Amino acid sequence: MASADGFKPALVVVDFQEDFCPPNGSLAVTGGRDIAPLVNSLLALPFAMTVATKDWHPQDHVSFASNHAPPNNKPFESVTIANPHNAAETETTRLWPDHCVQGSKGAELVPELDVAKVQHVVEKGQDRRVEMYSAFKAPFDDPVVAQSGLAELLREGGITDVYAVGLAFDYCVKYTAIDSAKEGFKTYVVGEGSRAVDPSAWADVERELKEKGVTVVSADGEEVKKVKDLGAA
Ligand code: VGL
Ligand code: ZN
Repeated sequence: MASADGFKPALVVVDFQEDFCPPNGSLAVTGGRDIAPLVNSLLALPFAMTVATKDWHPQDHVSFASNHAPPNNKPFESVTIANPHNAAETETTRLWPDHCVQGSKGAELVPELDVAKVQHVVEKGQDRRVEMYSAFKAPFDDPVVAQSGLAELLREGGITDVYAVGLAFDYCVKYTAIDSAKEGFKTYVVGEGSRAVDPSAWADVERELKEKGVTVVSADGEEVKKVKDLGAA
């Protein structure tokens, strides 16, 4: 639904998958599964579009510590990777335990998520050569390496505002929200609908998001109320 002022919001549920949730996820985020009721309550609002993203890696993905040679192959260590088309463009990124392998149990959306209310599922992270926290694109620009089509999907739907929730606040939610703002969408992260790999990083991430034009809001705040009010219009 769109209001008179052209407000057309989308909800993007980032990587709400088994591997990011206790009790069995290989990269479980503390409290990750607990966001389900809040996320489902948002999915029930009159968003113009709802999207769930999935981290969707091949087994030989560059972000898996298991695919690197010792000694620099321990999960949570940092490595430098280069743009596969341009050795001069590099980024430092973190290694992870194997997670969200395409077709595996761990890659499934959690059963608590009300998928009947999810209109589109966007997969990301399929290119083994690059990390892709953002549901829009991999971090390389010269040239661009991997894009999901999410920006086009939102644009074709006439979306003006993006509300992001999901896992994890300090990785995929953060980079998805930053790219959403870069793509020109007014972008919010609904705080109660997310959890961080490192909860002590929350305030720093919130500050960084703000610098990049993204606001962390509350589910009880005016930004979410604006979506609720679309239903009353
Ligand atoms: C994520 C680490 C590795 C995330 C994905 O969804 O936040 N984190 N891959
Ligand atoms: Zn991943």
